[in-house]
Amino acid sequence: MTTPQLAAGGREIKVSAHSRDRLIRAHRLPNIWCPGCGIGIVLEAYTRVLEKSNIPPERQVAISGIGCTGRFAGYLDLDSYHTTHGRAIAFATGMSVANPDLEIFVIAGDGDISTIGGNHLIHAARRNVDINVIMVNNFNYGMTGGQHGATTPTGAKTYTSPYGNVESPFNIPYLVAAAGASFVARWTTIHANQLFKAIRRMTEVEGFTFLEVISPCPPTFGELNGFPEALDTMKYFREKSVVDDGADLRTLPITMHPEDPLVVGNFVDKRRESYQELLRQMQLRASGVGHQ
Ligand SMILES: Cc1ncc(C[n+]2csc(CCOP(=O)(O)OP(=O)(O)O)c2C)c(N)n1
Ligand code: SF4
Repeated sequence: MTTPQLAAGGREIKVSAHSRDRLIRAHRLPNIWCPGCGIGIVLEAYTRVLEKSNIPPERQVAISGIGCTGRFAGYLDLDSYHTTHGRAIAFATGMSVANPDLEIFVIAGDGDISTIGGNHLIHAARRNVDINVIMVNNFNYGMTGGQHGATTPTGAKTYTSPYGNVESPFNIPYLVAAAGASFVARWTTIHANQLFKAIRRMTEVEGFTFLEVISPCPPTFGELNGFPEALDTMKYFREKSVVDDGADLRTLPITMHPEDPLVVGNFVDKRRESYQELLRQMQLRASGVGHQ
């Protein structure tokens, strides 16, 4: 289908096809995301990986929970599931155990993955379930108007912490690595190429892989914390990001203090038997085929 669009200056351009048309449900567009929201950059990186990968379409699965990031799955023209709030990892675990051949990605917000769904996160990492999780961290519950959650930096203002958040946020890479994940990375939405490479690596590593993407949310978090426009947040990412793959994970909490860096990188990339592999070995033992 040819879609008329307006270029700068009002000139009409006609777009008849895009290489990722197969991966996007065009009839669901325009999307619900605010101007400057970072979730679209994650969608771009994820679909670019799928487009360039050799994973057959029938093996590709995307699962989201609830929230702005939770809408991710609905825009993808592949087997995708919009599940209940905080339960996307549990849903993905069941699906992956039932069919280990699937290449499953969970893409959801920090509220969904680390706050209401935090228990599922640590246990999937502990078991090394062979799924890939992309957590879009905008430091708040975006869709429901900006409540604080488990990643909101101490002191940050939200609509439920107007005098500054008194809680300590999770240091998510440290938490997930300590629980046992095979791959752990953190990038921001300004690191387009590194996002692509990290997501591609997640398709290669067996076991539980995890990517935290720090992302702007201008209307509900940025507005209250000195980043009213998405560009302000992107400038913060550019000025404060320090790439350090070998960083001591204990030093990675995000403070957003002007003097503190925002450490990013591919922190963990290791070989460890996945839950599915251990189940397969156990089934062999139970059937008398494998070692006793
Ligand atoms: C069990 C349950 N509790 C609360 C809600 C309300 N709710 C819908 S979206 C949302 C916040 C999602 O925040 P986050 O996961 O950080 O995603 P974002 O919108 O920031 O992308 C909440 C609390 C719900 N849908 N279900
Ligand atoms: S509220 Fe925040 S997370 Fe939700 S669409 Fe808008 S910018 Fe994105």
